[in-house]
Amino acid sequence: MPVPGAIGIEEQVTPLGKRASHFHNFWRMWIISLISVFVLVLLLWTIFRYRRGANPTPSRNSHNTFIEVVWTLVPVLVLVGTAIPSIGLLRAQYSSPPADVTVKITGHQWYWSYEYPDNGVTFDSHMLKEPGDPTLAKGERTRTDQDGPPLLAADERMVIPTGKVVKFIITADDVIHSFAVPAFWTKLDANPGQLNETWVRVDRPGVYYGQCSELCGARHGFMPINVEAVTPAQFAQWIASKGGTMPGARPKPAPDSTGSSPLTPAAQPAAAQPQPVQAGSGAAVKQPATNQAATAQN
Ligand SMILES: [Cu+2]
Repeated sequence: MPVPGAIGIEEQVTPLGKRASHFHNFWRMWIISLISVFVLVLLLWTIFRYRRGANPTPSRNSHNTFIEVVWTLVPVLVLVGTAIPSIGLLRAQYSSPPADVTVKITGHQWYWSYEYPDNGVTFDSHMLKEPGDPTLAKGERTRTDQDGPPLLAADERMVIPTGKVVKFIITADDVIHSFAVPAFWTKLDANPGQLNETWVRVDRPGVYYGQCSELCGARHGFMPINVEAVTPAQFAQWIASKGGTMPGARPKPAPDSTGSSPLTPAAQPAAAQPQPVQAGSGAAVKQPATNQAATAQN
């Protein structure tokens, strides 16, 4: 969660985030500042030194080969010098190492759903409303400080293991959303009918907050993202508590897994379907078909 009153980039908890924020704070900022100061000094010098009063007969120079070569070459070198580390960073963000855990993230108007295709877990995640909110449904749980700050707390968190490569496969089922968690250096559009992919390795346990970052409709501001990073052992426990299995363990003989979110009766059948049977069965069944495409990329 961003610290109130803080400026600059949020503290990063992934190796890529650390690399990117270091690149920004200690390279880009220096280059930008030096260029700005240099241009300002040059302007001021020109204004004062070559003003009409001090310079009644203007110079008739129109070419200076040396200066022209310098002012072409130096910017090119600056651009190349920033492009090389930028391209390396971009490549690292979008080419996932072999994933330990895969999460398929789907944006909806206006909530997120998370699916662990290798673990057989699916659930939805809605923002928690404040006590006294006039739109509260009967018996709906309201936010407590345990859940997180107002407008950022969700009823279900995406849980991931620390120190493991977690691949995010990001899509949407209605309009364009954007999955963004600033502490991970992650912001990726969720487009209907398209799978976008990135990955994280979170080294520090904790709860990390984000929000939809693409204007997606009336309640765009009310679809927070909560990611809880826990130890791998706790992650396995959580998967079991959701009725899922860890890869390697034999999958349960279908539909007795009922541990998932109480909010998502519609999502249950998809979670309980035996995954491998779907392989060639075409696009008629929308959700599992995309899953297969998603997991095939592993
Ligand atoms: Cu959205």
